[in-house]
Amino acid sequence: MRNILGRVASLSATVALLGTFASGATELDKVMKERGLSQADMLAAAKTYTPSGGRDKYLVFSSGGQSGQVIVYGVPSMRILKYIAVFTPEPWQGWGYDDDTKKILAQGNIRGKKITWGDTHHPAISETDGKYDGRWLVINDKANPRIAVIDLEDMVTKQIVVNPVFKSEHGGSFFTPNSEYILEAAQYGAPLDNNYHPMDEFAETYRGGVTVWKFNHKEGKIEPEKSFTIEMPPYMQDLSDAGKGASYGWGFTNSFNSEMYTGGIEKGLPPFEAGTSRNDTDFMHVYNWKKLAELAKDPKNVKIVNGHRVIPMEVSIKNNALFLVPEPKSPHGVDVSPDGKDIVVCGKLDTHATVYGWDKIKKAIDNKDFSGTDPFGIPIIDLKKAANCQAELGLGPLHNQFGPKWKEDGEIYSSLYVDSQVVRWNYHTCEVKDRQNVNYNIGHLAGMEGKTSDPQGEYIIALNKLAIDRFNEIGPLHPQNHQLIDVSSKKMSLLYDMPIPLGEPHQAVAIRADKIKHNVRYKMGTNPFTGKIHEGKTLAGQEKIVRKGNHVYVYGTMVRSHINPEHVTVNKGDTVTFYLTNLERAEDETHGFTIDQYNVHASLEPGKTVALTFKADLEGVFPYYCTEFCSALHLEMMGYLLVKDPSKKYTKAAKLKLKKMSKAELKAEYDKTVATNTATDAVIQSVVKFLKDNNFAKYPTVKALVTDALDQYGKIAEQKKLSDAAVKAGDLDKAILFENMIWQYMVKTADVGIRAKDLLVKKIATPMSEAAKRGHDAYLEGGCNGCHVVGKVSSGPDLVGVLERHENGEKWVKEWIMHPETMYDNDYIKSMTNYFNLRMPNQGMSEKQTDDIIEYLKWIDKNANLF
Ligand code: CUK
Ligand code: CUA
Repeated sequence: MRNILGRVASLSATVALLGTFASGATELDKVMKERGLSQADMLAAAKTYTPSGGRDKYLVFSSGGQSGQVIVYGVPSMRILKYIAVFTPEPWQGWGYDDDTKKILAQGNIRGKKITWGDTHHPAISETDGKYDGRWLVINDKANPRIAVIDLEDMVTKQIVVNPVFKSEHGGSFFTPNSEYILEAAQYGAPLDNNYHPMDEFAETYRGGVTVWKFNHKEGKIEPEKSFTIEMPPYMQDLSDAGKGASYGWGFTNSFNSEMYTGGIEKGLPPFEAGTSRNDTDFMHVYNWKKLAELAKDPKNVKIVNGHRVIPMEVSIKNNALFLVPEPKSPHGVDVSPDGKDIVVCGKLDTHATVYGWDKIKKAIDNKDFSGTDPFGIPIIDLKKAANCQAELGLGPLHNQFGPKWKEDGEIYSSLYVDSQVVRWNYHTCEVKDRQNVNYNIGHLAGMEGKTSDPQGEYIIALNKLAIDRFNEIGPLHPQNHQLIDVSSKKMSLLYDMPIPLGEPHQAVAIRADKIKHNVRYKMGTNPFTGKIHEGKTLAGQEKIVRKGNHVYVYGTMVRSHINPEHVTVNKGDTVTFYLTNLERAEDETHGFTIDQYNVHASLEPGKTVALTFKADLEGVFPYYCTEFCSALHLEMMGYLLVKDPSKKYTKAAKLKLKKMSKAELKAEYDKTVATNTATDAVIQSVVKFLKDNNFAKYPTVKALVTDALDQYGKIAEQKKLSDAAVKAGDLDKAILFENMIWQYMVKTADVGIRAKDLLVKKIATPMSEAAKRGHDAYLEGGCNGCHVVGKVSSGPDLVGVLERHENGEKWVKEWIMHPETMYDNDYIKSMTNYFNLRMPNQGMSEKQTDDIIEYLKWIDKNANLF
């Protein structure tokens, strides 16, 4: 539906531009009327529609909320491209079903407990100079305080790190401007150790804090032994951001329970929500992570909790590295401006956003100008002395994103949860500029690189919590709604609604797609989770089954369309490890692997090696197979695991007497198979000649396909030898099977070869005019290709040269298409009708369509050598 809409929309845009309704307009009007679309709808469609094969300018990485995963989609098309498996098993990717991904998931075990879900909130892309560098993505798990590192080259999770002292966390993950560290703030105050402490010792023994994770930017690894935690009061720390530019070296973290209220609704006490919103202000924590990282190196400055370094509050205070600034009413988002000079904080229960000047905060720190200290002795900076201005935004402001005109116009966008709006305002003057309604109850909003030092603008995505009436009804659980908003002009406009049916996507980050380096295939035998060559790497010819005691190791390979080995027999009770390598080099030739009933599954992208270990505790026969439809013979990509009980005696089944083929029958089948192969080979050779004649090697994508095709073709010689040997030995039965294998390789060669040829034709053919393109469409819609094959005589004559075969060719063909019945008596037509035993019918083509088809025929003649 969207496809049609989009195509119509781009037409509409052209029509509007030309100010004429001469072409395509009637069709367009009809569709608009039928579907009830307005001009504004058509324009919105034109702005988002991405034709088949097209690319998006931006990639968005959205948290997958309670799914524990990350969602990747493109902007402006809003097409979902991938779910990256992170904290939760994901069968399609084998995530949690093969040995290596199980190991990554096990890194996320907490105190020995296996955790199979996560509540992802805040993704962050690694930065260089405060700008996205497109290398790594990190995301936090609020429920089970953890952070995962995802490699953006293959978009696979490589590491999960558990926070050793927090019991929940929210204000993670935020990179420092050169990805030196990742900030992760706690949420619900809790003891840092793992012991029991009664609630009435909340102020004494419960704590909050920020963990400063050392990040190895080159390797993409968090280094726990070089990381530390800044102890903070149990104020329920919330979102955070790292300073940059002017405020480089500092971190900022909100909180919402400076009351240190501890609830107790069941005891008749007011609930948490009442107690935690009692004060008019809570605290923003301002801390010098750079200085604290130096201090943490001296053991005198840290205490060790659960094997992890914690800097006590007194140490931070004594070293002028921790301060508090009041912020109005249950603050939520804190966002540092692109130059690091301003810090914008939204109060959930306030109608304002407050803009703090870093110079003012810094001045107060330098002059020791404090209004007092909190109960823990942390200096408090006066709100009035730190704030530049407050903007009256509306109800429930939550989060902020910056726009490219941040410098001149203070361009910033904020989300209003209660009012369901995105507000554009100026953070230098605190003036509101524009409002856009959204549907409904927006949480975060995502600008294009909107929180870096180089915001790109163009779009804002509203990440709405509720969809209510926006989509078709699908039961009580509704999807979340991402809305794409065009912010490139003075008035914001809503372009597109995208349902997200996976979890609550708290935050999303968008990056220019061209910043990401993309990995098409792995180096042969790679274990993607370590980046090293896998211990189980197996190449063609190295397949084997090795028994070591009770452990059976299968070294196998997968390639279109067989798994080697195909029979594996083990004893009940054995431990079995399947090492499998996908030998493919062709892009997107992924195989999957499962053994029925053993709950193992792997995804094998080209070049990848995986390991699957399980105990063969069920006796019986278990087919295994490839789970991706990888070629025409995908269903045949299979084998058997046979598990026998060594303590049992098996009696042999009586042999059935199957009818055997006679010698003559065998010979006939053999000859037929060889003849088919010879004919198929001729087709392959013609394709190869075409490719060579047209310099395929000049085009890298074509060349890659040809390399893959020839790779398949190269395997034929070996099979031919085996076939000939079988003939010699008088075993025609076997020879036929080898000849069939040859045919399989030929089909695979032809499959890829023809794909290469099509691609090459597209690259070297002269471009079609608009009229020719329309003509091609009419040709296909009219079903002309049912009888005519371009470049070949089939059920009808070849169309190459049809315009030249006849005197006044264009006129002749036009007449023939539009009024064939008037020419049936023509001698030439009669002879053709006789020959093909078919008569061309009147397809009801209009004059316009016929003219277009003639343009298409001209294009065919111009490229006659390509058919
Ligand atoms: S939080 Cu969800 S809307 Cu976890 Cu960033 Cu504000
Ligand atoms: Cu490999 Cu299906």
